Parts: sequence; C-alpha cells; structure tokens
Amino acid sequence: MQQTLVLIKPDGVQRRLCGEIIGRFEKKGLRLVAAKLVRPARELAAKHYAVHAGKPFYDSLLQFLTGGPTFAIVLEGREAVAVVRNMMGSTDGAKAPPGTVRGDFGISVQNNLVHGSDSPENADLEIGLWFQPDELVSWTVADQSWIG
Ligand code: DAT
Ligand code: MG
Repeated sequence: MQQTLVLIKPDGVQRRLCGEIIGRFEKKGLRLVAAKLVRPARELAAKHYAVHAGKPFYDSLLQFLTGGPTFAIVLEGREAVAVVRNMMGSTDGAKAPPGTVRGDFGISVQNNLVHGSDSPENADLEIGLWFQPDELVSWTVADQSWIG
C-alpha cells in the first residue's frame, strides 16, 4: 500500500491546526503509520528541500521550517500521495481552492501549513529522512474493505 510523508509545518502547529488537518486525512480513509513532533535541524530541513537549493526563497524556507516544531506524519492508503496532494491544494494559499487545507486556512505562499510528498519515489526518500524504519507501524484497519 502506498505511503506518503506529511508535515504539518511550524505555522500549522503554532496555529493549533494539527488535529484539524490530521482529522481530514483520517476521515478520508488514510491511516497513520508514524507520527512525531520534530524541531528539525537545518541539515534535515536542507535535505528535505534540497530540490529548491539556490532559489530566492530557499533560505527563508529553511528558517521557517527550523523555526519551531513540525508534526511529521506517515500516512498510508490507496493512492496516498495523490490523495494528500489534492487535499492540500496548490502551493499558494491565496489560489488554493476552498475545501483544501491550504485553501481553507491560509493565504501565504511560504507559510502554507502542510507538506505532502509529490511522488511515491520522493515519499520513500522523505520518509527515510524523517523516520527510522522501526518508527513505522504496520497495521490493518478493521473496516479497510469499506474504504478501498
Ligand atoms: P509544494 O509544497 O506545494 O510542493 P514546492 O515544492 O514548489 O511546493 O515548494 C516548497 C515550499 O517552498 C512551498 O510549500 C512553499 C515554499 N515556496 C515555494 N515557492 C515559493 C515562493 N515563490 N516564495 C516563497 N516560498 C515559496
Ligand atoms: Mg514540493
């Protein structure tokens, strides 16, 4: 079953939206496989956003991500990567549609509440950055056959 990394970024934690955001993913049918509160070191943040190194917003982005606790989560389910990306909405909160996390709770580009892996390959890489293998808990949801 596909897994994806979700981060509730420091703005989401500071604004006490962890429960709201995780609740949406849970209700959709994704299951929690790992979760922890992390204050990432710059090295971890830099690895996580390595693809953006050199861009004008990169330093500010790293400062933001290392500036407070982040709730790191692994979610599992059918098409988990795409399901989470759709539920997050587009990067700019001002443009993200209502009904999405970013569309409902923000208007910033940088402080956009959540990260979700953008491909299954990147999900595996990112999960490996944020979690040790023994932190992932494999389990079966009792009503899985109803969820898909
Ligand atoms: P996403 O998080 O939707 O995958 P991304 O990978 O393009 O977006 O960028 C990573 C994060 O960097 C994004 O969540 C917010 C920040 N960011 C992207 N473009 C930005 C910009 N033009 N100005 C400021 N921050 C930006
Ligand atoms: Mg991205």
